[in-house]
Amino acid sequence: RASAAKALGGLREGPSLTQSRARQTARAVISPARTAEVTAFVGLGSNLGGPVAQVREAIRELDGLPHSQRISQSRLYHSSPLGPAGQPPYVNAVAMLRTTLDPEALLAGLHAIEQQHGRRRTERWGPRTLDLDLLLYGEQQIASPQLRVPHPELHRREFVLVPLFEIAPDLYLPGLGPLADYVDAAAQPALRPVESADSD
Ligand code: ROI
Repeated sequence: RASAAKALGGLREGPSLTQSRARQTARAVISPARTAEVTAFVGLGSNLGGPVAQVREAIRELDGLPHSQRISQSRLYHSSPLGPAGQPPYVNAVAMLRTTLDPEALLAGLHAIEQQHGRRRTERWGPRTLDLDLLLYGEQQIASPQLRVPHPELHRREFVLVPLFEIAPDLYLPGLGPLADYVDAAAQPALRPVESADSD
């Protein structure tokens, strides 16, 4: 029995991080904790499995999140991969939601959508069919083991800043300052809007 438990991934040492996260996700999805309504921003990215379709579909799936309403979304952008070389180009976008889900429940809902797209969390900074990041949650600054908001890389990533600025030019980034101060107009040519006829 002991070796079977070992083979199942360290059951003798208690639940693994993955198992306890999965449990937390299930709890948050089944009976999501609620809060006062806030505006939240979600970053979308894909570079596998037909990225344009992945992102378009994920934007629609955000409408299925409970206790949440999608207010707007940016255009889709082609962007060069940041991180390890040799991976396909990305498609990125940002969506704005109004939600009464608390941040953990919202994050769990985003993870559930990623799972539907066959996301396997393997290589750090590796290619992915769909990545959904909780970028901003109202004015809140959150630093828990599961979640950091504002997203710690937000203000350094053109593929987030440019679509975010498109839909919320007056945004103030908690702890950081006006979004406009971080958007480098000169860098925008590095992102190319997806044309409506583009399919991958
Ligand atoms: N690069 C781009 N252009 N877009 C992304 O969404 C993206 N996501 C990532 C890493 C691997 C950092 N690079 C990316 O997670």
